[in-house]
Amino acid sequence: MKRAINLERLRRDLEELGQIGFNPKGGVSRPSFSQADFEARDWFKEKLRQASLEVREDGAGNIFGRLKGQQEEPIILVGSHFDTVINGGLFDGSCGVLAGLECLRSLQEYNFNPAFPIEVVSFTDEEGNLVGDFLGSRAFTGFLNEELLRKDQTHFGRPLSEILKAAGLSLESVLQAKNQAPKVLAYLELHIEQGENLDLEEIPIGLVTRISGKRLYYASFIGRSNHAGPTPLELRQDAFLGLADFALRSTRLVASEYEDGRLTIGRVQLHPGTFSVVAGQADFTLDLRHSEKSSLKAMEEKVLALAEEIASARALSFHSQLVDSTEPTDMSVPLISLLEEEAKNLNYPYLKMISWAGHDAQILSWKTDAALIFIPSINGISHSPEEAIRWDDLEKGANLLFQAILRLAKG
Ligand code: HGY
Ligand code: MN
Ligand code: MN
Repeated sequence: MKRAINLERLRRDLEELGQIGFNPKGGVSRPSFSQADFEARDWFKEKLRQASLEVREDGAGNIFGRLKGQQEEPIILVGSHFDTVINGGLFDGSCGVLAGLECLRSLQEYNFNPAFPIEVVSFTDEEGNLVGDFLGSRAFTGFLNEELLRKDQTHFGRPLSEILKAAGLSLESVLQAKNQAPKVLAYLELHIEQGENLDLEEIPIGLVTRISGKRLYYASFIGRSNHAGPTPLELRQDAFLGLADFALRSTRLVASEYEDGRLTIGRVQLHPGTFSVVAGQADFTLDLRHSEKSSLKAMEEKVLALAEEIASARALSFHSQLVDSTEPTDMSVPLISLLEEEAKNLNYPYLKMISWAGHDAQILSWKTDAALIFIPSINGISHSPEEAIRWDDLEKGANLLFQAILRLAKG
């Protein structure tokens, strides 16, 4: 009999976690080191203790639950993140952490004695609400941008050092986290697709072959504030018009020249930001993605050049600061083959595919064999209160994760 996970228990966990940071107006807001995140962290550590797992937290606030093995290391690591975007959904990240926990509980119920320790992890700030994406998994693997961290700025303005101190951490402890990391034999992550391919094809499992790369920028057009009444249109140095012009032309550029390229302006702030003043400054976030390294680089150069061209045509200046640069990354071929075999054994249809969202598996793959299992997102919606899954898809994804862990942990 193929061993399986306990879906009802996993579903209860997801629904319980989904109440932490839940906003009655819609969605879940659990940015790392927020009050909701602290509550979720305590909840998760208690769940790990109830599952008789050894609990530890590293200098970046990554939380681990260990099922002991016949030797100390290397370990098999499974997990994801339970921090969320603001007004996000219940399943982004949390499916992977809690399916990992469910697998470890089920392994114990089957009296499985692994050759290698197996750890479930929840990584800090996968979503980039602090400083660039993947703070926790970058800290664990040692791929942090120290210069950026030392700027002590975060996405919502509060100094990073103050946020870390409130969490009992520090920049030094984050930088040291890599020294606490055991050797990892393999990393497995279960995640919702956050796109519509699996849902449209009615296929329950995605095996990710490559995760797209990204460039995240803070950028600004700077002109001159002036009075909205006496200043004629033709004499204005209107930073907002520079941004509006850029937003439309850069999107047209990517759509026409870079098939599959992505460009998103997710946040805009005008200064001084009131009725009677022409905007002297337009700050915005710029998120660029592509699955091909050369295309991503070319697209980035062209988009930034367009911004400079628009700035000079409108007597503005353009400034940008790179916050996150992640290259397109291939997942482990041997792990994908193992997952294919186990999916066939379980008679689960699967689709090999690219991930357009970034994931901790991308960062772990720079250090060890890493694989990413997708389950369908209903209507492809994510980073939204409407994020939804089918429970039997989650059961299939978690059973596949369970079988893969069994295979790897046998030694
Ligand atoms: O932005 C991403 O792709 C991920 O959700 N942080
Ligand atoms: Mn995620
Ligand atoms: Mn996300």
